[in-house]
Amino acid sequence: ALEEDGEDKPKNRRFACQRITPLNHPNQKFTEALEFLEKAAELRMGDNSRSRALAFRKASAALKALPEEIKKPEDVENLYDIRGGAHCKGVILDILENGYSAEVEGIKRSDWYQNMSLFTGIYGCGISTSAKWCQMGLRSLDDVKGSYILNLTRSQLKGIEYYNDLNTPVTKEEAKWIHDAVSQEVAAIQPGSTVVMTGGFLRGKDTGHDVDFLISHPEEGKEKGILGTLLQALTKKGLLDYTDIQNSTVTKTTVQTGMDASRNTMDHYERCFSIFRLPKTAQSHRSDESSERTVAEDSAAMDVVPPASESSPSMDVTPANGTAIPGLSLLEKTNGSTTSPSEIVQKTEDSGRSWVARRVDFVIAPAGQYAFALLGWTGSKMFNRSMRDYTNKVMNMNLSSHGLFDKTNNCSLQAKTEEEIFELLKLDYKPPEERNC
Ligand code: 8DG
Ligand code: MN
Ligand code: MN
Repeated sequence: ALEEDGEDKPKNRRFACQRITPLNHPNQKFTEALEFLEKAAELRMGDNSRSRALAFRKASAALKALPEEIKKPEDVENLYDIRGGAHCKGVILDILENGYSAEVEGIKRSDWYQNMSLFTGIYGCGISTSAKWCQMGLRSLDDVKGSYILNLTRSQLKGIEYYNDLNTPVTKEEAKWIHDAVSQEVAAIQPGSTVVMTGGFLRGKDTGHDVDFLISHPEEGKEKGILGTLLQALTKKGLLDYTDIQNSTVTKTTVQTGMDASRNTMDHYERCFSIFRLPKTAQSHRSDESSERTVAEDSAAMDVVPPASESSPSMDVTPANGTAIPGLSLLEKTNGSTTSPSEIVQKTEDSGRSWVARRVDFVIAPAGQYAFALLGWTGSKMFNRSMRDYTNKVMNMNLSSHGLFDKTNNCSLQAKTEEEIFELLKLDYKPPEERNC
């Protein structure tokens, strides 16, 4: 009977990728609580914390596809990914009765959570490093900076230096400016290339934790070499502060078998995780200005750093101020109840820099794998996870950001567009705005 329910009601299909999941939905307070608990479960690092986290996430995804606000426990009783979860149902019930989840509020107030979220908010600092620092008795960014035994990585040093900037959500306007700057360079390097802003912004979000760019060229092979030259060009213009380049690890097997497709979100493309220097003149609060400034004008307005001094860390006069902002790394998900973005921007404005730091990801895909790369880098992560799960369980195929492999017929399937991939998988096409699970 439940399977039939699924057929009739697109909102209660078994896999999230079969449901329409818009960005805005009427059950925000429930999904925020569930995703907070997802994050908290991950931070806890217990034996089955990964699967507990996933259960919260799946429950949240189920609610995001509901067009109506939940009014009573029975409203979620039959939903896939909730009906078996006593814990999730308890959280929903609590919110229905009291307007908030006591469990969530309790965790938010705990020292453990505040410390962990402070440290995981440092770019380059993962959950296990954060836990180690907590265990060592470190409690603030100043504690971390003052410790001589930590051997901070290059990315962690940047993460501390630009703590406030990197925990300030990137706005759509900022992302557009960066997109223009990147497109301009890429067009000069390899005419005919495509630069698509993927990730959350492509799904219609107004802010993001970073900006994601997928770069390709319709002629297979012409995408080669673009990334290195692009990074050099941006650095020369003073627009890049940090790059972490990962060379392509694509092999014939990864493409053809869709290996490590299901679990791992990491793919094998040539990519770069970077920190971009966004000129303050390019930020949105200049919107009252009548004159549209160009990328070139904005970067000229900054003191463009000559490449030679690039490696000198002393150029940023103001280090991160070390103010502990508990919960900041979860700013978006918790709806900014702790610190408002404007407060944080206020703090960075005293930095004496003419730019703010923003996280930017670049990924390069060859034409033959482009549709799969686009699908993968558009997300959401939950959408990808569910689509790969569906592909495996229902179609007996493997889907990855590189390709689609049919295990029954032992062959890989080609696709030029996302629409073709959905068709091969016998799924109704969902535009990016409907993949916000
Ligand atoms: P946000 O930045 O606005 O917070 O959200 P997002 O844009 O959805 O998240 P993201 O962390 O920037 O990831 C964007 C998509 O890229 C996401 O669906 C997962 C996908 N992705 C891959 N491969 C890889 C990878 O190797 N690393 C990362 N970080 N993301 C990857 O397909
Ligand atoms: Mn993103
Ligand atoms: Mn990203």
